[in-house]
Amino acid sequence: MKIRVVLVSLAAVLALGLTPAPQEANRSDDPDIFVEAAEAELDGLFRAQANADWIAANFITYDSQKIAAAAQELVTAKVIELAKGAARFDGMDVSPRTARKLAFLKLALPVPAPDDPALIAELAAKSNALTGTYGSHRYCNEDGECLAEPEMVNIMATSRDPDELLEVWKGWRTMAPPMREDYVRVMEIANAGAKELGFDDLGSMWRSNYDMDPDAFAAEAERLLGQIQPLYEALQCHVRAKLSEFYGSQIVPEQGPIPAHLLGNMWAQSWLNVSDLVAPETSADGFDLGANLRAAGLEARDMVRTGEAFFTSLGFDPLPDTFWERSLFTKPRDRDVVCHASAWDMGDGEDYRIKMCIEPTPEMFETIHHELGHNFYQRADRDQPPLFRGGANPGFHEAIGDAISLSITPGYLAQIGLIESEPDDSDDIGLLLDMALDRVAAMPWTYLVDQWRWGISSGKTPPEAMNVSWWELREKYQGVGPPEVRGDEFFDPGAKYHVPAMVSYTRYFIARILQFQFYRALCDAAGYAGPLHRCSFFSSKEAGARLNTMLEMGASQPWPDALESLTGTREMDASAINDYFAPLHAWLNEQNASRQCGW
Ligand code: X8Z
Ligand code: ZN
Repeated sequence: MKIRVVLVSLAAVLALGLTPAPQEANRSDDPDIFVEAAEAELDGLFRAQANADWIAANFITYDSQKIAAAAQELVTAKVIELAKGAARFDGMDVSPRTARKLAFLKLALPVPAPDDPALIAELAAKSNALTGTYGSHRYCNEDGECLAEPEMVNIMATSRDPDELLEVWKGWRTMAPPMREDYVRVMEIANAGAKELGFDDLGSMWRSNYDMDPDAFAAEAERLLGQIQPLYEALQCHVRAKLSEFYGSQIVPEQGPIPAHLLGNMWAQSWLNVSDLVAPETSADGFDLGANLRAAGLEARDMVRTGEAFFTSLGFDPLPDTFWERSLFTKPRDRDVVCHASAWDMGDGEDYRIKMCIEPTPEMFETIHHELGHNFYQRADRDQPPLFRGGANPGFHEAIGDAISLSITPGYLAQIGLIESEPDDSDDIGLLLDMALDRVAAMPWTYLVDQWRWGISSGKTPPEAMNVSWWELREKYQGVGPPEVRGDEFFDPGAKYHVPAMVSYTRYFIARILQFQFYRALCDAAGYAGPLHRCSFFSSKEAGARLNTMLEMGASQPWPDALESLTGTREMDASAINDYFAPLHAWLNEQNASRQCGW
């Protein structure tokens, strides 16, 4: 059995045209030579893995998962070998650059395993099976009609029928209980792997990606959440009141958490799709971007071209032809793909792609910018050595495209012909509310997903309490509750992509903070002087140059240096968000004056 697995691994690697790398790295007692050789070896393996993962995400089959698992096994075994080999330099006087690389070597596996081939193989097989289950999920109703992503996501966005919403919400989550056993096992193996690498547990390893002590990072995230809490609570209060008016207090009680299926999103993370139910009567946002996208007849590819044009307007080179040839923009009719959007760096400095099931909606338009932000970052830091490619911290990578999409203002849309003219700025509450429904609503959510996971990895939350813990956190931080009792026979977190895919999530929380800091700095660089939320730095070469300087640094410097180079400050701080939304916050407080807020 074991031999078969090894043969599969070798076959996969040879099929991808990669000759196994020589065992050089571990021979050197010179830390600089060791780390460079390690990078070269890993670079080859990561490229092979990218091709295998691309196939597995674009053609979900038994065999594609086998190939991806084989590639993962090779990478995992090699990183463990190198990380262990690096231990011989502990306590030695090495250059700061090499010390940084040695630290990154230990963090190179998002999901580590102990140094045991059987466990490495089990982890690879089970984690690939989990992503496959997520990507191929279909829910079939009583009439035998089957739905998948993105149709189910679209129903959650557009339906106002609470029964239909509940059915689709529950139907989506039928994917998850069968994942539970594998998920628990994957977490168990990964946790043991993190401990072998010297971390307290997997959560602590993930928190070690931020150039500070993992506990200090947790405290920093909590501080940042505290900064935006008053704004979030005001938003939750207003949305709850308006949904209660619309659906009735039987369905949305005036007090307590908002039922999770009524917020216009499968996970209640962005609330933009309930904008029409909560918008101010006196002030419209002036336009309906979704309607305009459809009316303009923009195909998926055109929407991506529009996103690319923003980046080229800043002075970045256009994406290469291969991006357009190899990316996936729409859901294929005849096969299962992982529809959750992603951006890919295939590792050769040329080949960048996105994979998305694009629909003509404002949310997707924003996600396109998000993904392109990853691609432009990946290309900007391609001259860094392999271990220094990546965001200054994981939040930086997630924040670039989002900072760009804050520039999708009415003025910008008018400029590119997506709306007829720029509405005047005498009453922008509707506009600000839309932005808050999208960006502020998601903040506690982006914070709590890893609170939940950290609880599992630290042992605080036993496997049999995972679902109850999930809903406790959702209620505590989001003021959102389950539409029906969801005990531990369910596994609701499993129906969120990043949980089966084992992608850390605090990165998105940090990105929500950073994107407003980046945006404000880029508006300054562009010489903009009006109200912040009306700023678009489209076509500002000054803004582009500033941005590029930071992107080119990749992860070569501690993130405060990268932040300082763009914004002039070394601190993450929510004051840019609070300033941006100040007029909305005042308006929400007026609306909520006679309401009892909190949950
Ligand atoms: O997963 C994503 C991106 C890919 S990195 C589409 N995002 C998070 C999510 O969808 O849950 C972007 C916003 C938060
Ligand atoms: Zn992303």
